[in-house]
Amino acid sequence: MTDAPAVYPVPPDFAAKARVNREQYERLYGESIDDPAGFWGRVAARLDWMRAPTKIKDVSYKLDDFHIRWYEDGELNASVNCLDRQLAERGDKTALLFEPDDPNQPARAVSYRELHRRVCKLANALRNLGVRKGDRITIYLPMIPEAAVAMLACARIGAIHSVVFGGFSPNSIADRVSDCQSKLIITADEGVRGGKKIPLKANVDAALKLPGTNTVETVLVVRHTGGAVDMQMPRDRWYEAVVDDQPEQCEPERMNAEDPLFILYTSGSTGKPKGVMHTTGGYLTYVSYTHETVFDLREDDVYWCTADVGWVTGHSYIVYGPLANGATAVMFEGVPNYPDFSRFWQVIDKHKVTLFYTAPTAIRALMREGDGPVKATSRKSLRLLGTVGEPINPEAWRWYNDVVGEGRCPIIDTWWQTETGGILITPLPGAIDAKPGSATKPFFGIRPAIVDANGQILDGATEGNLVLLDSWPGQMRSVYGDHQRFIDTYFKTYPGMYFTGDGCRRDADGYYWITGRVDDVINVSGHRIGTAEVESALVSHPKVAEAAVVGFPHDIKGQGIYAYVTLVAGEADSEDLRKELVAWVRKEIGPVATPDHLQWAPGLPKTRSGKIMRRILRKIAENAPDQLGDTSTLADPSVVESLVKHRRDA
Ligand code: 6R9
Repeated sequence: MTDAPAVYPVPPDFAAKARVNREQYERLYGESIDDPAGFWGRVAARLDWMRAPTKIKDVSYKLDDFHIRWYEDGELNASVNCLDRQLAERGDKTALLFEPDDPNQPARAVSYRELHRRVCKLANALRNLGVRKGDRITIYLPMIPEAAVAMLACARIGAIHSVVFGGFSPNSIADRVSDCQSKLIITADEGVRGGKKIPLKANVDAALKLPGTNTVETVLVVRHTGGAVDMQMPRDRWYEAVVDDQPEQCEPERMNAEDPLFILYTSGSTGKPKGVMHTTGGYLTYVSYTHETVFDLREDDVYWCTADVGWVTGHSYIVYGPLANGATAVMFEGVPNYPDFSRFWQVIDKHKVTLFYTAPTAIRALMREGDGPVKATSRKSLRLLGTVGEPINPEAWRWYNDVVGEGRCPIIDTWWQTETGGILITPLPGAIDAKPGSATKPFFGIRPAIVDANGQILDGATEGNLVLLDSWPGQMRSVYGDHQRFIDTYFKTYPGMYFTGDGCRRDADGYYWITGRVDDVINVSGHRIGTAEVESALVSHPKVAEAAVVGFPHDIKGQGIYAYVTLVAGEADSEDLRKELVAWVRKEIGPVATPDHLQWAPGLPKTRSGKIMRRILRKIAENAPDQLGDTSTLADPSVVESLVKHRRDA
């Protein structure tokens, strides 16, 4: 126990000016639950509609009559909302403030007018290349303004973008391209992070040699580092060359509110990553409203979210939310520790950042370096801090609050998922007192509940699995190409409810504390990795017979990846082979999935019916062999003893 406070009240001067204060939160939350259609109908008026919606909400989670529709007769275009409508008042305002990896290179401000022009030009170029409404476009770019330009250009012509994180391997690109049958890829020669080059174009070349990718007709290549790349004509085209002489105006496509805006692949507990599909009207309404309300956005804010556009946080809270609100958003190409551990705080000073949003893993890594690198900077401009991606431990929360924010800035711990589109549980900074480690209370319209293993709703202070009882406009609508998988994954475990996959505790004050995934998803530095994906990468190696992968607690990353590997009979284990297998997984999926530990397992603990008992493997990985629990169903108990004996030290 420490004597640090358990509750951090809303700073009174913040509350006095906040968009939403305590009393307004209670009132608006009540209204949003009592009359969702009335509430969300009013919220939708914040967007520019080509045809205003009259049918607001039509949702049923019932398995025999399943549908989710928001604003179904409305029409709009997302790029018009992010760009055109800002021009009158905010044409010269900075939309994106690009801060390069190398601090000695100049930052670049892109105004709303310039962004509009660039988006229109690319949108025209895409149309010229034959891209039509509903076509899928893969975007594999570094954190440069062209990433936002590419997303918005797709939105302008009704093409569905699928952004693939720059850290993913050729195999992962190929899987995603083939799943959605992309017609075109937008990439760059290379990315650069922490001074290291990432061969983006070469990765695309390798991906397009793999089966299932021959739908791709064109690859547009942004010249970013100037590094040498192979251009394979006529497939590959320089971005500049196709965009340069395009007109600066582009007629936007009229989109139905329920038309898809994008697909974003995310890991689940089984099989290959699923293409989470978001729609236009509900998604944009939700991200713009949450971005304004949760971050207490004001006209002169400089907002910085450190996520990559390859993840949902980048989609919702770098691109769509902030731009729909006419905000100034920093786009940072680099990493927190390059050239040194002061980088984040230096960027904050340089651009006078007021709202800062990052991940617990980054906070923990920076906290480990002590207060010095933080205190070397001013951070006077900051007025709010946010976190996202994984549970934040109270020590890291307090360091963020006390050292980074000097106790001046409220912290918003925002819980949400790729599937939810936007933030669902979070303190509103002027309304809800913080408790370190708790995402606190539901946003407007959100009805969280905690259920036991049988789906029984538990009341009061309790712990169990987190479900959502009703829909909100930003909810995903389908798994691309596999609607049944959407229903099976999220609505079958507890019929009539959306199951989040997260465990959760609620305290006596009604605060929610997310305890982490309860399914076979590992959250590594805020990135979701399915155990099944890593296992299938391992068993695709010719020397591997079987593999089981679990998460284990990791000081910096939150969770690490622990792999148990059984070799094919006759193969000998060795340090070289261990390294080879770790490198193999990196190559198959990407560096985010690199196993931290790989233990040889002559056998895996299985039930008599042959099911791997992961619960036991997790306990061994956690180094808690005294908590193995019931092992009576094991087919061969000696397997466990041997694994415990040869555990790899963390
Ligand atoms: C936005 C994003 C979703 C999973 C989610 C949960 C974890 C996210 C959290 C959090 C505790 C928070 N998670 N935010 N856990 N507190 N504030 O991260 O989306 O990549 O899909 O991950 O991340 O486990 O289920 P995504």
